[in-house]
Amino acid sequence: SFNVFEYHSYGAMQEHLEMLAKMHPDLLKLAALGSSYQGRRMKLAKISLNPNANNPIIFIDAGIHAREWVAPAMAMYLIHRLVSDPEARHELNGVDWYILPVVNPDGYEFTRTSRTNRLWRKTRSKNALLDCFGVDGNRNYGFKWAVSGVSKNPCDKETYAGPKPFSEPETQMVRNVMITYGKRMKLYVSLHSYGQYLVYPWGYTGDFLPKEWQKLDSLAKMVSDAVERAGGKPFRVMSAGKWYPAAGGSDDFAFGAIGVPYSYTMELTDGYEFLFPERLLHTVLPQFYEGFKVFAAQIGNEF
Ligand code: 0X9
Ligand code: ZN
Repeated sequence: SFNVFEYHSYGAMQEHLEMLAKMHPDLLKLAALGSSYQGRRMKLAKISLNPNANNPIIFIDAGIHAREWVAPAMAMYLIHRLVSDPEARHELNGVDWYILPVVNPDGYEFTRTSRTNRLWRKTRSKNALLDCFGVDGNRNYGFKWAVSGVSKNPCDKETYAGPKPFSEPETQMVRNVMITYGKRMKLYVSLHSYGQYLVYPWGYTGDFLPKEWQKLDSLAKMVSDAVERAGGKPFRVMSAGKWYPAAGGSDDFAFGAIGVPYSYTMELTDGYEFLFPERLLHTVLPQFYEGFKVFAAQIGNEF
């Protein structure tokens, strides 16, 4: 059986989602989005008490960066808790949750195959001209694409933006979710690691902030406070671009191109870089969940 406080293969996560959907058919539905570059099927988990109510949507994704294992673990924990904890009815009241736990399954599986691949970040698509692999998914979104903080070199291991915006099937699928449900989408959170940052647009520049920055900032601080009250570390809250400017991120696309009013990148954990120990998942994941309760309360009340 599936222990939510362990790291799992992509296949095991998919199987567990199928099982949860069978156990809670009225609460959880899986929507096929398409296939990754290497052909892994991707499914969006839709959690709703009343799918016909046109509730505001909270969209969470994770694992666009292959090595950031704690992010998919958190997304799976969220799904598990939302469908199987009776108390989670509070978080489901008037809000629908759409969760994509692994945006980059090819990269994720690559980091699991050997110790030397453990720190891979990008997708696994092959460059047409060079013998190099992968695009940084979080530089590949089509808003202010490649204006800052990217590499144009396909062989760059970290921040290659891709040959064009949305060159990757994986970022196309997230874009399609945002376009399809954009009008109802009121909160987008992309889960990453590490550093315990909770950042909001703009990411492409640190020179200025969106005019709505105070709302973004104050909700992030409320989330951070809740995590701290639960015994976790507080988040460093700021605009992504003040931390370091990098264009083509999913947060800027959701906010700037789709118009999602609350958009964040959440960098989970601090102290172990990309190798957050499995034995500590049971402490931190429930702490982060307390932050998501605050997100849900805000979206439920405001929209
Ligand atoms: O650089 C990134 O993509 C994110 N940090 S990570 O260490 N997980 O790679 C931060 C992205 C923040 N958002 C934007 N710059 N748009
Ligand atoms: Zn990341």
